[in-house]
Amino acid sequence: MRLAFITSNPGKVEEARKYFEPLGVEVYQLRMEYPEIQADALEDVAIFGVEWLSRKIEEPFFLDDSGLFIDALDGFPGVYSAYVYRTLGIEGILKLMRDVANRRAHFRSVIAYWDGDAHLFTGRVDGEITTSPRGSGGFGFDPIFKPLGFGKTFAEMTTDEKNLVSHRGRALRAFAEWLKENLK
Ligand code: ITT
Ligand code: NA
Repeated sequence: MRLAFITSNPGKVEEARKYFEPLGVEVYQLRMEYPEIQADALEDVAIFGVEWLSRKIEEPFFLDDSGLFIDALDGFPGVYSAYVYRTLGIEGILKLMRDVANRRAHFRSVIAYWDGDAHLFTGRVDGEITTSPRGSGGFGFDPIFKPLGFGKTFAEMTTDEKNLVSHRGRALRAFAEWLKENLK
């Protein structure tokens, strides 16, 4: 089986592949624009996205909507993470966090799979915003996010190390387990 991952982000696809190879499912990147609505919850954005795309795509597919939520900024950038990454960037976030003692933050990931109905799988990881960027792996905010209990940022980890603890890794494991049961 081939399974389309609707995303502009090749880093997400790399993270997803290893969960599906053991199931004999080949995940491939399909770039298709879809409206990302202004909503308070990642779930709403993801569901709107799959339902909109389901009118254009014949085969089973999924997408992932993620966000970084910083405690001291009341959850900002949250659902605005993609826009904030493109505009303020990592340096802009570090500037907002200058002299802020509470560095706590978390990532959330919502995967929406469409097989005629929408199925949601979610994951979360708690951590801290570092005071400077570290590492060259991963993508997005990885150089400034250090998961709790680890000495490394996500950008200093291999894909396998990041997957073990990350928001997306957790959502992908739940999705892959569900798919295994439902492909029988
Ligand atoms: P899509 O085409 O799949 O939407 P995107 O990169 O825009 O790709 P999101 O909207 O889900 O993805 O992500 C919001 C922002 O959060 C975006 O700038 C990402 O780079 C960043 N982000 C998402 N997951 C991340 C992760 O695992 N590590 C670091 N940054 C992440
Ligand atoms: Na996005």
